Amino acid sequence: MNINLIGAPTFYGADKKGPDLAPNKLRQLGLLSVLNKTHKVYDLGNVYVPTVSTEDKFSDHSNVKYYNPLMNLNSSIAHLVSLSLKNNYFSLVIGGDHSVALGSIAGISSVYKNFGVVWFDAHTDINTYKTSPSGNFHGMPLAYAMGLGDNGIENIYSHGSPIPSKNVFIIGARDIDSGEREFIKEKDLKVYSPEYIRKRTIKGIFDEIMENVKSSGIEALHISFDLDFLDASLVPGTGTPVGNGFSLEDAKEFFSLFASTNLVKSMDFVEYNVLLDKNNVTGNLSIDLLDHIFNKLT
Ligand code: B3U
Ligand code: MN
Ligand code: MN
Repeated sequence: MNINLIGAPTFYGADKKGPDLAPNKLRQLGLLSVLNKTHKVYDLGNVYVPTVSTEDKFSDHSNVKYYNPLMNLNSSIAHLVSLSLKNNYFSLVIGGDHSVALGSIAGISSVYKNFGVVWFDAHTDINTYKTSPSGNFHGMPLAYAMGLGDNGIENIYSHGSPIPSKNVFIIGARDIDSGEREFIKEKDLKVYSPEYIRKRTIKGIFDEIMENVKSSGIEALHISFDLDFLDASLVPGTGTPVGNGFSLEDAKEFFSLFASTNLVKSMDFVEYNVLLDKNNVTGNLSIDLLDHIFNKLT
């Protein structure tokens, strides 16, 4: 297949430098040759992110750091993702922190009327500006994508609409804030904890999700992969590592299963913090994982 590679070099959503360096670092570590093994890759470069000084981080919104630059970046991402999918190109967005997933989802929503999001993460990223304990956008993108919080997805991409909460599947979450827990209950969000996954097995979870996908008539899937889905011991180069996570083999098993559906049209790969990494452990692991999934995708 044809792949559009879109670099989204920002750390603003994490408020911690390092993820902004990830797209170029992954290119250096061989990302393009890995993708080119079985596909044709068009590297669209990195989306422009303006420099904003740390003193100005709350200048656009009293509760969300770097609000305007992140919304603008997400608009650009949405535009590129939308164009990619319209041309039947796979869209691969390399973050950056997880805030950039809002742009992907907004972009997809302008092309597919009924799509699902499979969110691999130690966190649920469904805080709003009201519930966020940190003011960090990377804890909020999924809430914005569902039209929660102020200025939802409508402001990001005029042709899209928020994703219904029933089309969202969160896999591996184990560090959830109290406001997020309330929201999960209220919306009956599908959140698969490590305990539940271990009890039901990875294939069992996949089958459960696919039953939902089929009964809802979902026509496309977006995978949003946060590196902290993996166990903290495996990923020194991520900003908010959490224990009781998953192995590389677990992630590969999930990817193989989702790839086999032929529904996956786009992906985010986020939260690789180059400055925190040790001896490129996380960088090389990222390449290994991406190699695996893109080998399985056809
Ligand atoms: N839930 C916390 C922490 C967090 C979310 N996502 C990451 N960290 N990477 C928050 O700040 O919203
Ligand atoms: Mn995340
Ligand atoms: Mn996370």
